[in-house]
Amino acid sequence: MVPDEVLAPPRSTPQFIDLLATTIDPRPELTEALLVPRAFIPPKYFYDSLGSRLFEAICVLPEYPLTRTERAIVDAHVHEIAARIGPGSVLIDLGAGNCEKAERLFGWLAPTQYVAIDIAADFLRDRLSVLAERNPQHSMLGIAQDFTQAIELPAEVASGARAIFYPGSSIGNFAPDAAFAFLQRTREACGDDGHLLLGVDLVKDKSLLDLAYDDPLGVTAAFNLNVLRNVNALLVSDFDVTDWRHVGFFNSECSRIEMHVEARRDVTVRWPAAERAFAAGDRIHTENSYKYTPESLRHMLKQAGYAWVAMYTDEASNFAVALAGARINAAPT
Ligand code: AVJ
Repeated sequence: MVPDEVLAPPRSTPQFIDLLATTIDPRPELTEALLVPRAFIPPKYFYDSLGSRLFEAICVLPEYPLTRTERAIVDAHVHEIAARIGPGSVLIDLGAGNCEKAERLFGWLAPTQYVAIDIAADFLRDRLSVLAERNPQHSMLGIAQDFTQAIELPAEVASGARAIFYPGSSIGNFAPDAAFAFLQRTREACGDDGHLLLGVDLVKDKSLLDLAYDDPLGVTAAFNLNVLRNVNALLVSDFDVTDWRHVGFFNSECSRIEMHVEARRDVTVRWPAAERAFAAGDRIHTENSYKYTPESLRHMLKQAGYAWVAMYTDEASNFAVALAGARINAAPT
């Protein structure tokens, strides 16, 4: 028998650290969330391997232009963005998913290390190893972590200037006060030589937003309902997906998308720690996705401690990419 390594030498399998088991136990968090009067499930639980793949499918829907618009904005300004950040930083990708957005920056930023952080451990591990094979010259580190409470970077993260990348408008999942606190934590994590590159969806026509989160093909519905399958796996609960329907719409007063799963009939959900009865029509709130204006975004970044903000948008101002710098003298003239 020839050992596998001889036939296919592992080329640059990236280092991978799973911090999920050592951080928070999802069971008490989910139990509490399901027992409060207005039951909810935090949106980070969308992202098991299937959920991450369903999100990839959402990103190619014509009704969901966010990903493509963000890519076009970054492409149009990548030269300037790279000049402002400067070469040789540690690129830290929060919610890296399939890592495709960050990969497009490699050639421009020439990072000394690429650090991909995501809650979907298996999905990230798979995508990162493919990425490493495609980019053997780059040093990579994968971290499975829930970074919503704290951004904790293990010792394996290289020292040096940090560029934090938080694309895709994931910041919208935080309520505004929590988003602000999160930006303060990014400012802390990036250090005085650091930068934040942030992609944020902007307030626009309600009909466009409604369609983006309730597409006719039902991909968003599948993505939303899949959260129940992931909760079943984590909590050992007995949600039956067929008992629930997808609800997604723009709440203009709150400037946010809301997604819920709504009970089609009276159901009781059971798991080891507890049970909960839902009447037909009752909802479990699964996601908020806040939409900002460039002005509110700039203000929030300045308040969070960034010295300067460069704001890039598309022609129609549908989406904004903000580059924020920690230190004033890092700003170009
Ligand atoms: C990944 C949180 C940015 O809010 O647009 C897509 C997730 N939810 N369709 C978003 C999502 C429904 C997405 N984020």
